[in-house]
Amino acid sequence: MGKTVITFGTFDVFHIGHLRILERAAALGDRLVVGVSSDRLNFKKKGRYPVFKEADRMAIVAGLACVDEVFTEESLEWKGEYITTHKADILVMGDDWVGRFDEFKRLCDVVYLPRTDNISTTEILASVRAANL
Ligand code: C2G
Repeated sequence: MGKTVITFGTFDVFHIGHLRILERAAALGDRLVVGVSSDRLNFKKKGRYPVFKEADRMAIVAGLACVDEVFTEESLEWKGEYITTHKADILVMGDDWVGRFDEFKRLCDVVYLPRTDNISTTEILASVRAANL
């Protein structure tokens, strides 16, 4: 049977770092499922709402050639359930989360991939603000 890879993220103001991690995640298996954080979860995590709305962030991720399925990640506490429900064999996260998801090694392989250097939603927003566009 083919291997299912699962990953999670906000993917706000979608950029090349997001695309690269999804492509590398997809290359580890046969099917890529992506949990996109809800607007509410993002507010809880970061104290602000994303720039792009949940439905748009999901549509962007769902439209990528490397992505087979998307769902809304409603809570950080439900990762185990999401892994089980989607029958994931591999959990992929960026290395900004290294060690944080090791408890799921009882359910599937856990792989942390290096982030793409020099790009983040926060930096994009800061440079747009600084340029006063
Ligand atoms: N990422 C990357 N390179 C960057 C920026 C982000 O590889 N330059 C990766 C992150 O490591 C993450 C994914 O892209 O794996 C999504 O990033 P975010 O949208 O910032 O995700 P985050 O808000 O950290 O949400 O349950 C976990 C959370 O939902 C993760």
